[in-house]
Amino acid sequence: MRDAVTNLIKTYDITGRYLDRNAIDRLKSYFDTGAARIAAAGVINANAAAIVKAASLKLFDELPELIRPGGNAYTTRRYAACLRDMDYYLRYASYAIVAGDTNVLDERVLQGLRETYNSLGTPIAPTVRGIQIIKDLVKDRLAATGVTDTSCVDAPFDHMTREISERDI
Ligand SMILES: CCC1=C(C)/C(=C/C2=NC(=C\c3[nH]c(/C=C4\NC(=O)[C@H](C)[C@H]4CC)c(C)c3CCC(=O)O)/C(CCC(=O)O)=C2C)NC1=O
Repeated sequence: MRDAVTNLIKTYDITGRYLDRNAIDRLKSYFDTGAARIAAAGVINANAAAIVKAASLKLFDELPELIRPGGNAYTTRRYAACLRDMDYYLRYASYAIVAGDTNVLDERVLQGLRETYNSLGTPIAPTVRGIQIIKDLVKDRLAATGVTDTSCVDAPFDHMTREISERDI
């Protein structure tokens, strides 16, 4: 698991370079966004259950076939598995937001996920939509606390949706 700083240092150490102008700019951006990233983690921690519930209701409202007979989230067990997955996406996104790096998502969330979903018939497009809804809810709640630039929230969610959509089996 890496964060933005350890990742940067690793890159420079491999080639034996001092931290140049580009590295300093990246460090500056990491520390400049620090307060917003910590605020996002706080908002997620305080509202995780409510965010997952609201996101799932919106998803099932948009795509009611998911919870009808034949849908992948139909039956109590699969409905609960779907909400649990949304909770995973939210929790791991909060780690990646604080780390300023998506590496934790690659290592802990995305590895083998697409294959698992394919074998279980869990549909990718609705999963991607669910992750986008979670992202929007987090950004709204963060903005409501007075944070004007909520862009630090985007990268982890966008990374997950990109990887889940595009990675080949
Ligand atoms: C921390 C990293 C991590 C992730 C991400 C993870 C995902 C994950 N989701 C699973 C199942 C599942 N995932 C879903 C999710 C959905 N179905 C839908 O229609 C919706 C689109 C969506 C919710 C948004 C469902 C319904 C299942 C159960 C499918 C089944 O057993 O038939 C499974 C199969 C094993 C199980 O049921 O527990 C895994 C491994 N597990 C992990 O350890």
